Parts: sequence; C-alpha cells; structure tokens
Amino acid sequence: GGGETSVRVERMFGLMDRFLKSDPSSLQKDILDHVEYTVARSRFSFDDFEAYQALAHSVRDRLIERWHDTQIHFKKKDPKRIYFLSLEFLMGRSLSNSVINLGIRDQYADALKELGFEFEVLAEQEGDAALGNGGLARLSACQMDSLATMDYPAWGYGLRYQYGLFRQVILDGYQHEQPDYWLNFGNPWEIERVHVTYPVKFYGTVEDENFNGGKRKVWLPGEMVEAVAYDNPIPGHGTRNTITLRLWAAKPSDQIDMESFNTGDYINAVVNRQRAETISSVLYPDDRSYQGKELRLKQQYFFVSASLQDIIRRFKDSHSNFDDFPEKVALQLNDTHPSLAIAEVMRVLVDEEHLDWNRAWGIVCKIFSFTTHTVLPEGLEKVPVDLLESLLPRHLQIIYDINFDYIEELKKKIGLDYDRLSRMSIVEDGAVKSIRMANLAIVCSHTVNGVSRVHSELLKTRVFKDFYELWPHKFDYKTNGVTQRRWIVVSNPSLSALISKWLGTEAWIRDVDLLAGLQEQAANVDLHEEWRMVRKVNKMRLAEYIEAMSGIKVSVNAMFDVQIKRIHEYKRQLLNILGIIHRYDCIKNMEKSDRTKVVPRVCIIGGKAAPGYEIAKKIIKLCNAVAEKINNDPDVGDLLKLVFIPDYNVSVAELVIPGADLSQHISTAGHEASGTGNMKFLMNGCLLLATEDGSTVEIIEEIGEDNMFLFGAKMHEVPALRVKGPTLKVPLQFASVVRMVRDGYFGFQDYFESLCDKVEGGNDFYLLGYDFQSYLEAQAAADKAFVDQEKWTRMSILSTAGSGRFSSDRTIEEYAEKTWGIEPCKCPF
Ligand code: RUG
Repeated sequence: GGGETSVRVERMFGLMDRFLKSDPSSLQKDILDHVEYTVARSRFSFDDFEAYQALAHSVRDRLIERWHDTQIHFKKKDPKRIYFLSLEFLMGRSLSNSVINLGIRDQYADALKELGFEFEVLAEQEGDAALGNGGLARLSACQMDSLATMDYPAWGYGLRYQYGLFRQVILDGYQHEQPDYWLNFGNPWEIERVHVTYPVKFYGTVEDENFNGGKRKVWLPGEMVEAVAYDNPIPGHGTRNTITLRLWAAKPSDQIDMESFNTGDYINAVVNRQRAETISSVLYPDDRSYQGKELRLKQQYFFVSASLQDIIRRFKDSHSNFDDFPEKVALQLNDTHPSLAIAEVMRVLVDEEHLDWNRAWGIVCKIFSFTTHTVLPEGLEKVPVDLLESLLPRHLQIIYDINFDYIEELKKKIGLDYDRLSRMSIVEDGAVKSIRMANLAIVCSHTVNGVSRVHSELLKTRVFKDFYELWPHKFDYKTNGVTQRRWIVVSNPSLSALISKWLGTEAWIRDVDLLAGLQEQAANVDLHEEWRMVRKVNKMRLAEYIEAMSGIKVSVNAMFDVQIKRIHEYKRQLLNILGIIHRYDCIKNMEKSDRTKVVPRVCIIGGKAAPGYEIAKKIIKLCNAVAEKINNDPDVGDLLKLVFIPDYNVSVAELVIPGADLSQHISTAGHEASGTGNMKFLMNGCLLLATEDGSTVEIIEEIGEDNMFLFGAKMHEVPALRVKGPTLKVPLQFASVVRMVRDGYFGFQDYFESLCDKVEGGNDFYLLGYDFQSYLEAQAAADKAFVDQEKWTRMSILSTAGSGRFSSDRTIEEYAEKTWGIEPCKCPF
C-alpha cells in the first residue's frame, strides 16, 4: 500500500546524503574508499595512476548526482530540447575541467595534499578522449561546455569509437600511426547504460504491403545490430546543470539469428555476430576526403538511427501527436556526416508511425538545422547510390522521393534551366551516380550556417550560390567560439588568477565580455610585470616539456613561435618551414658581430597528417629534417631552434598555448572556414601572425590590425592570382630556400622533390611564393615588436581583453535564440 511505500521512501532518504559533501575529510574518505572498493587496491599501497582512478571516481559520483537532478528537472519541465548530432567530439581530459566546473578544485587539491598527492600530478595520468580529428570535433566539445553552463536542455549524440584518433609517433622524422586504444584502462567519465539499447538495421529489401486499402513500404532488413548507450555527463560551470553526451557502441544483436546457429557451425556463428562491433571500432582519421566507404556510411547511419530512436522515445513519453514534434525538438546537423537523419525521420514517421508523406515532410522541414565547416565544394560528402541502395534501400527511395518533389517545385520557381537544376539536385548523375549530402541537408533544413562571416559569404557567393539565390532567408553565419573555461581557467590557471585579481571578480568565467575591462589597464606597469611573470612561468613549463620529449634545450628568453593544427597544404605549414630556413640562412650568412641583433626564436610546430595524405607527411619529415640541421648547428645556438611536437592533441594544446608568444594562422585567404586555434591563443595573450582568413577577419575587428601581424594576398585577390599562376613573379629568397631543399641541404633530396614541385613551376596553388615576401615582413615586424617588451606586453593584454566575442557562450546563445528556439532550463540547487 501507499503507506508502506512512503515509509520505504523516507527510509531511503534518511540513508542518503542529499548532496555529497566536499569538505577535505569527506573528499579524502571518498577517494580512499574508491581506492579500496572501486580500484580494488589497498588504501595503504597505491600508485599515482590508481590514485587518479580513485579521484576520478569520486568526482564522477558528484557529477552523477547533478546529472540525475538535471535529467529529472528536464523531464519535469519538458522544454524544447536541442539534440546536437556529431560524428566527432574531441573532449580531451575530463578531470580538471570537471572539478573546476563543479567549483571544487581547491577542495580536492587540499584534500589530496594531506594524503601526499599533488592534484596536477594525478591529472597528468589521464589520457585524452580523442574521438575526433581536429577543429570540427573540438568545437563540438567547446559547445557542449557552453550548452551545460548556460543551462540549455541539450543532448550531444555521437559514436563511442574504441580506437580514437591514431597516436602519432615520429621515427627518423617520419610520421607513423599507432592505434589509440583509449579504453584499455577503463573510462571513469562514462556510464554504461546496458538497458538503453536500440536495434539498428541494415541491408535487405523493401517490399510493398497492403495497408488500409492502399500500399505501404516495408523494409525487411538483412542485418541487425544493437546500439548501446554510454553517457558522458557534461557539467556546466557555476550551475547544477549537467547535461548528457550520449555515445553509441555497437554490439551483436540479442535477436539470435537461428539460421546461422542451426547449421552446426556454432563457433563461426558466434564470430560473425562479433563483427557487429566493428561499426563503432575506429574513427576515420581523414577529416575531409570522403572515399565512399561502406563502413563509414554504416557508422553514420548507426549513430543517427540509435539517436533518433532515443529522441523519439523521449518525445513519445509525454506526447502523442507528432505535430507537436517541432515545438519540442531541434536537431542540429554538425556538418553533413549526420544528414541521413533526414531520411531516417521521414522513414520513421511514414513507415512506422504511419503519418502521410506531406505531414511528415512538414515536420521534417521545421526541425533540422545544418552547419557546414568547409569552403571547398570538393570537401562535400557524396555517397555512391549503389552503396546506399545496398546498405539502406528504403532510405534511398525516400531520398529519391524528396528529390522528386523538390525538383518539381524548383522547376516552378526557376524554370527549365537544366544546368542549374542538375547542379541543385540531391542526386548527381555522373560516372558514379551519387547522393550529395550537403544538398540533402540544405533542402531539408530550415537554416544553413557557415562558421565565420567570411565563410558564410563564400557559401552564398560560391559554394551554395544557387541555393542562396533561391532561399536567402535560410542562410546565416554563427562565428565559432571556444570555451574560456577549458582554454583559460583549466589550461592557464595563473593567467586566470591574474585576470580575476585585476578585474576584481571571477564573473568573466561565465560572462567573458568582462575581459574587456582589462583594456583600461593595458598600460599599467604593475599589471605588465605580473603579466610577464605569468607568461614566463608558462614558457618554463613548456620548455621543460620540450626538453623531456625531444632532448632539445630552449631558452625562455627567446620568442616562442607556434603553429599547431592538422597538417594541410592550405594551412601552409610549409610556408612556415620555408620561412624558418630563410631565417637560418640569414643567420648563417651574417657577420658574427651582427648576430647579437637577432631576436632569438623557438619555432614550434605540431600536428597530425591523415595517414593517406602523402604531401602532408612529407611536410612533417621536412620539418624534422630542418630541425635536425638547425638544432645541431653551433653557429646558430640559441638564436634559432625548431621543435616538432609529436602526437599533438588537446592536452598538448593546453600546455603549448599558454606558453606561446606568437602563433601562426597562415592559411591561403579563402580556405579556412573559421579556425578556432586563433581564438585560444588570443584568449591567452599570445599575438597572432596571420592572413585575413576565416574568423581572423573578425578578430581584427575586435583588436585592431596594429595589434597583430598580418600579411598575404586578400581573399578577393586569390582567384585572379591563381589564374596568373605561372607568370607571377616570385621573390628571390623564395626560390633560394626551395633550392636548398631541392639540392639536398637537409638531406632526403629525392623524397622532397615532389614537395618542392608543389610550390614551383606554376603549381603553387596555395600561393606560398606569392605571399613569401609579405610573410617575411610580418615576421620582421614581430621581431621588432618583441624587442620592445612593453609594447609587446600591451599588445598581449589587449589580445586577451579583446577575445570576449570568441567565446562559445556567445556562439551557443546565437544558435539557441536564432536557430533552435530554445530557452535555458535551470535546475534548482
Ligand atoms: O577546417 C575547419 C575550421 O576552419 C573550423 O574552424 C572548424 C570548426 O568549425 O572546422 C574545421 N573542419 C572542417 N574540420 N573538418 C572539416 C571538414 O568539413
């Protein structure tokens, strides 16, 4: 009876602390309990890694508590929710970020100290969660942090790859890839939900079935796998809200295929079932060449299907009419990777929920929004029709039907302009007939956005021009942002403390516009002194890391000049290296007495090349070959060092960015959709040497061009320069540094030949030769500014002060208000 239940509930409440306590002795007891009972080591003997595990579990308990409350609160309030679908999330480490967002970092540090452990040392034990390639994936992670902090009712959905992005090992200067089996030692930051599973179907046939006097389509799948949820709680800062990143893992289906078990080949039947797991086994390490691989398509559909089943189930828990769906659900497509979701929603509504086609289409048109992250039309995904037909036969039919209706409408609007119709079609007829995923996403989404203002301009005037002319209202831009929690508070604690001290508040951690308050102090000598001190400490930390990793000793008095990002021709790491060769050559040819005037530099380059991207791999080798030469040349000494940091990832970035004086964002204008590294350096008071590309254009507007070092062809000049290509005059210095590489000055003459060919003889697509002169001038200006430490420090302070606009809090607020139509839903404390 009711009385009995309430006695039981009361008893349960009595047994429970409402909130886990966070005083030092409670934390110590928790940690030791986890050592003993979770990690199963004796509390009298455990090492740093075991201590980290126990610590992580104790933090996890606190996360779970908040997470439960948040989910219950969301359920009760039933607000409109945003579902962020992304095939990639680069979360990096979770420990420091979690305790900082929970507001209990100092308590943990004190508690650990008494037990004889350093918080920072234990934090170093954690490996990165690297379920993504680069900018796009880290952006998703920053946005999750902002969604949680700003109390939005949000869910992230993605794939739980068993192998994250490969580990990069450098042997003899060459990149080698090793698997990242990141789950080897368990993952305390996720919660396995063995009961949250959905079947996902593949292959098979589509049949017509009689239904209500008419016909309907039934998909008879040929394969079934199970998607199991793994929940990663994402805590907000200064709020109890803790949202969910739900990642799916593939497991063999519970529905036993009797056929294969009855053949008597029991072992093989089991082994076949095991193959299901390969779907979520490995992240594709190539961030922009789509090869039409079946496994990739399977991954996309697998995560989309499981996520939508989950989303629809949640909707149906409290609603019975699908017409209300758009009032409760917003679906964000992070690039084209999840765009099969469009066909899947149609399939579920029509085939399973039996809505008529038009009603379903009306719903679909209101729920999807699409972000594209690329500039190049060839960067857009295409799926061969044959592949889709065999893997997802019903989805292909649906896409054809969508396309048919859409093209009919289009003809009414634009007439029979067949060129344009064929460009705008979702289906591409060609040698390989294929589905253009971007076109599908544009046609079916209510908004399409680029990730910086100039990127959006390119979309409107080039990449998606036809669509923009048809639906101008669909297009807008949301300039990317990064979270200051991770990129200042977690990774640069001394700068964080300094900022709070000078602003007299910590409120900037949630309201980053307050950083502008530093502007008034930009000339204050006391601030200058403290600012330089903080920067020096960070440089010392970085110098220690460099020495430990490469044996190279660097001087902290030198300018630390950093370029860290994926290796791509358009990002022009090669321009950087050729500039370094030029600097080296100048020093070599200088009178000894003149060398005292040289501003010492430590050039740091880091980044991974996609395993199949030959030229990018050669760039890495060249960097290492040049480093070998320079670093061992006694003529040069501390005046110039070159360091290639292996296995660049989120936690390496957290160490390198605070220690950088100068950072390079030097893509050929018109190629970087946005860039987000520039924002992280800016926040940390690092000066930018950059081209006017992507979001850098907006950074210039915030801090002024005097506050950075700009160079290079402008975006509108690039197309004409390319046409002129072979007739362009290239500076002598450029020819001469390329000659050094060609002539084998750094060894490996044959190997580098094709690399040199890429930038000479009219092949210089990315305009390295054309931009070289102005690049060297920008570098010289940076040297000059560095000598004047007061000026430099002022510029540095103004960089941080002007970085407010580039917080992902601002980006997320724009999405929430303009695109998703959602409101905060704050869980009471
Ligand atoms: O290359 C872009 C960056 O410019 C951008 O800042 C980042 C986040 O929007 O996304 C990167 N990107 C693009 N990563 N993968 C792609 C392929 O579409």
